[in-house]
Parts: sequence; C-alpha cells; structure tokens
Amino acid sequence: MNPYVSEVLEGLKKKYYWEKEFLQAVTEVLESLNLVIEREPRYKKHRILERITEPERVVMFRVPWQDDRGEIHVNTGYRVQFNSALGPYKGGLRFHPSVTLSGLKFLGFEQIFKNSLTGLPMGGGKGGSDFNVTGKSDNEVMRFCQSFITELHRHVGPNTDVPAGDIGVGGREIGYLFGQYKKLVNRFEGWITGKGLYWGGSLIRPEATGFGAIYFAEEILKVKKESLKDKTIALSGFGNVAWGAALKATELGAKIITISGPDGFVYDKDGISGDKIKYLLTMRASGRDMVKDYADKYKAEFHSGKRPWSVKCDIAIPCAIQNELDGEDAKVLIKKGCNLVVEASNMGCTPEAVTEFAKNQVSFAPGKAANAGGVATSGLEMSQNSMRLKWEKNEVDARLKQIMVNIHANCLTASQEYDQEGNYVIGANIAGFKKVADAMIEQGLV
Ligand code: 2IT
Repeated sequence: MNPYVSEVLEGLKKKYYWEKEFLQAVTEVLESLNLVIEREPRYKKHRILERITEPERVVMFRVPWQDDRGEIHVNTGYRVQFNSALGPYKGGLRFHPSVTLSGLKFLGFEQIFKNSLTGLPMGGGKGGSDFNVTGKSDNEVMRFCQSFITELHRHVGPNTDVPAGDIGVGGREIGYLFGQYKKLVNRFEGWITGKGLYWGGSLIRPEATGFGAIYFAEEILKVKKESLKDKTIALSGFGNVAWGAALKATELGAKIITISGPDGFVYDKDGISGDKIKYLLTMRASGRDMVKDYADKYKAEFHSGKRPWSVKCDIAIPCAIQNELDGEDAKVLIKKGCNLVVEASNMGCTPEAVTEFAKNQVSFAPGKAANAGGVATSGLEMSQNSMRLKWEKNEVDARLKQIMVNIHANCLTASQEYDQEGNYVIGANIAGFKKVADAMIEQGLV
C-alpha cells in the first residue's frame, strides 16, 4: 500500500477505533486510491485524504417526543455534513434503531463519492435518528418528525443541506418534516427531496433507486454482450428500492424470485410481477415490517429468519441494509451460478463477499455507483424546484437513465486508466474521488 494511504488509514483506525462501519467504508475507498495517490502528488501535498475523511460538521441533538398515551421518549438526532466541495450537502435521513454516528459517518462518506458520480452539483451528507418507526401510530411519527426538524431546521436549507428519505423515512415522514419546517421558516422551499407529487416532488423519485440499479445492471450486461431478458434475480428487502428494482427488471424481461424482511425471506418460483409487486407497497404501508404476509397471500415459500442468498439465481441485488451479504453468502451464490451482484443498498456486501466476487470473476457493482439513481433524481427534483417547473415522467426517467449510463461509462474508463479494467469498485472510487479532491484544492484550505 502507498505509505501516505496507509499512514492516513492507520491514523483513522486509532482515532475512531470504535467506528466499525465508518472504518470499513474508508478502508475500501482509500485502498482503491493507491494508484491515484502515487500518480498525482498534489493530493498528498494538499493532505486531501486527511481532509476528506473528516466531516466538515456533525450536528447531534436531543429529540424529545410524546407517544399517544402521553409518555415522554427521547431519541438522538444527527446530521453529518461531510463535504460541500461540489454543492450543498445532500443525502438521506435514516430512522432506525440501529442508527449510530459511525453508521451515519459511513453513509455520509459514501454519499460524497456517489453524488460526485452523478455529475450533479451536490455535496455529501447523511442524517437520521435511532427512532423506530415500526409499530408507531401516524400521530406518534408526526410528533417525532416535528420535534426532529424543530432542531435540525436551522442547519439545513436549499443552498446549505438538502436531506431526503432513507430507511424508515418515506413519503409520510417527509411530509411531516416539510410541513413543520415550512411553519418554522415561513418559506415554501425545496430544502428536502422525495416530496409529495403535488407539493414539489418529482415524478420517478420513488422508483429512482431501483430503476437506476437496473439501468446499471443493463450496462454491465451490455459489456458482456448479454441482457436482462430471462435472467433470474434474487432481491433482498421489500421497501422502496426493491419495489423499483422489481418493476424495472420485470419490465425488461427478468424474473424476480425473492424478497426479504426482518422476519425472513420469500421464494416465489412463479416470479414476483404485476400485482405482486404492487403488494410490496401494501405491505410497506401496513407498518408491520414483515414479508411473511406475501408468502401467505400468494402461497409462496417462506424461510423464517433467513437471508435470500441461498437460492439459485443469475443476478443478486441486495436492496436492504449494509453488510447484508457476507463472504459465506457470496460463496453459496457463486456455487449456484450467480455471476453479477449489484448493490442497491449502501455497502450491502461485506469486504469478504467483495473479495469472493473478485476471485471468481463475478461482476460486482458497488452501491455508490449502482444506487446513485436515487440521489440523482433528488438532484433533478432540486433542479425542478429551483426552476419552479415540473418535468414529465418520461423526461425524468430519460435523464435518470442517461446519468446511470454515464456513471457506468465513467467507472469503466477510470478502471481502465488505472489498469483494473472491469473493477467497478476501483473505478467508482477513483472517478468519484478526483472531482471532489480537485474541487477542494481549487477552493483552498477550508
Ligand atoms: O442513500 C441514498 O443515496 C439515499 N438515501 C438518497 C439520498 C437523496 O438525497 O436522495
């Protein structure tokens, strides 16, 4: 490893030794940058690696709220404003009991490079809370969101920091956050994306992450002179991302055979298509957070407490949460013939899984490239808000597709330039990094 890269990594491992997920994400990115650091001395001269791994700002705050019985609860809220070299901080809010500062730092760090890859003017950030949405009434969720944004509103804004949804934050939560912000600042403005279609939201934003991942998969298959037609796909999750991926993949002739939730996974040998895909939305809206309901309704196999990676498939697309596919899962998938893995979730695969894919010539698309369609369409929502215009569905979809095609091409070109052709991890990290690093140098030591 390049001595500068290892010096920075070692320093971070000492300084933030308890931040496991953050260190995992940083290690992957920095290791990919070895050759760039060697070929381009300006990055060391300007100490870009130390600067880019430290958030510009972290806001952490108390979120008190009352449940329907009048009991008081307290959660922790965060916003990691990681990097604003390319534009206002941009990235989702995650409400989930597993949320920690380490997790949000990993997500915010990834978001810098993902947003850079989209080619749109967006910096990187992430936020959220350890609040558990599951089992809460609408009123409880509303009171929580109002309390959360009553603090956070002073740190965000259309030209400062533009949040969006993520796990646990969907249309309902974005509505409550938006309404309270508007009341506080007395301005109707595009400071958050994923808004409702009648009040500033963009068409295709709900579908965008899943659509984008499938467009990216198509591009990889094109290089191999293949297509999605008749491919069998295993998905995890059953939320917004899995839903969008299922819609687009089935439209292009592929067959979806699994979805999953915290309770286990469903194997539907007949394929998940048409109304069955619509039913994912019903399950999500029920707030139960269970996929067994699908198995009961459509008489499909349900595997309690298991992940879907033991099935025979051509393509695996993790759509749920970080580290949801590990080295052992990878070995099983490979043995059963899977030869393409597309991360629609952020850091869905462990480093051991990614190593297995590389060893076995399985194509692998990292999340920061493959799931960039979500934030890219958020960027298009920001553009529409700034222009006070609303684009047609086809226009947004065509722009999204073009962005994914460009990201794929840029990753591939970067991998070739650095003698790692077809390594999308290295390609994405290098292509994403260079623009941000050069912008930081051009903007001086801030
Ligand atoms: O991980 C992600 O890219 C998102 N949750 C979407 C972020 C955004 O600002 O749309």
